[in-house]
Amino acid sequence: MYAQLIKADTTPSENTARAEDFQRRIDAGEKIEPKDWMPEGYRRTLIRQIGQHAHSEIVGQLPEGNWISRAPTLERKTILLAKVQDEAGHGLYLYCAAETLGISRDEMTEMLLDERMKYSSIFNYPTLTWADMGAVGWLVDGAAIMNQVPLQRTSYGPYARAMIRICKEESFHQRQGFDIMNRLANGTEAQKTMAQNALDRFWYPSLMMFGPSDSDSVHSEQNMAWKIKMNGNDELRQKFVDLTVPQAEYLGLKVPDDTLCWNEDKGGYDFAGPDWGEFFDVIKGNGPCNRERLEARRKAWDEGAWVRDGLLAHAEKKARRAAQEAA
Ligand code: FAQ
Repeated sequence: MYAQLIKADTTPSENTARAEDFQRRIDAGEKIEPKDWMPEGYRRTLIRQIGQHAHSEIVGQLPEGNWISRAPTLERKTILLAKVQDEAGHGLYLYCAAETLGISRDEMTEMLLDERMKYSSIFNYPTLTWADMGAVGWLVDGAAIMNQVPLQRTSYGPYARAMIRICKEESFHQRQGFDIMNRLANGTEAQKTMAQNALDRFWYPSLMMFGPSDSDSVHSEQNMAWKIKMNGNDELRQKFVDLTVPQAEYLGLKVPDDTLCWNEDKGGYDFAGPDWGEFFDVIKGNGPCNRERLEARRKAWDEGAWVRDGLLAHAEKKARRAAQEAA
């Protein structure tokens, strides 16, 4: 099974007035806050989604971090550095939001490193050329925004509030990616080819970011009832395609899908879905860079142990002193 089945509460005690009242609050658009009563399934689902999201931001620094030292100009280097730092910040807000649900950042990190928790499939693809920095910003941040703007209205207060700032920064990321693509697409033949190759390699992995098709999505129905997720996977994927195809046309690049065509009746494009066999393989740990990404995170975690130990020792010393002074 590729998904973590999070059992929604169905015990008699939880199927009572409290659960009904909880659902009424959600339906009325109220925010749920950390100290409010919540079904155990809601809490665990949030930890799964916010935790995965946080891990994606952290692991997501690796494919771009790889290019900081090779950016073509000082200006591009500064912009990329700022973007990668933003992703680290997003990871931190999200870990904090998840911590309000009673799990620590250390526990979540351990779950990532021993593969009990996932991160987005997209970060298991390599970034081979400078144009990939354009494609990541334009397509990957573009897909992330499409998914995350609605999450600003998600039912859990700390998650919704974290998403507001994250979305503002993601729009800057998307524009800087488009700007790189625009420059390359209007550059020399070799640069245009590099941009086209990046689009060819990142198009389908970007479509996978929205998750499996609705018929294969394990969590969508319950998550949407709880407003942890605001839209179905296919709906957001369609919106992303409808928004991005004209941008590719503007760049003079070709989306690598011969079946792509405008469907007047539905008011959107018909398009080919990604190879779902490849998607499930990647999320099971067998993508092109899964091992490399986790190794990099394990190394960072191990090499940071002395910092964590030092901070803990310092906090314990301060707490001891405060207790002595109060005595
Ligand atoms: N990758 O039943 P569903 C970013 C898993 S942030 C890996 O449809 P759900 C910023 C899913 O977890 C990108 N696994 O699941 C950035 C579940 O397995 P589980 C991250 C995936 O939760 C840009 C199983 O498949 N964004 O890019 C993926 O209802 C540039 C069944 O799927 C978020 O996390 C996938 N693509 O819907 C950073 C947004 N898709 O957990 C650096 C918040 C599905 O039971 C550079 N998350 N799975 O073991 C969400 O909106 C949802 O969790 C979905 C999945 C839509 C991702």
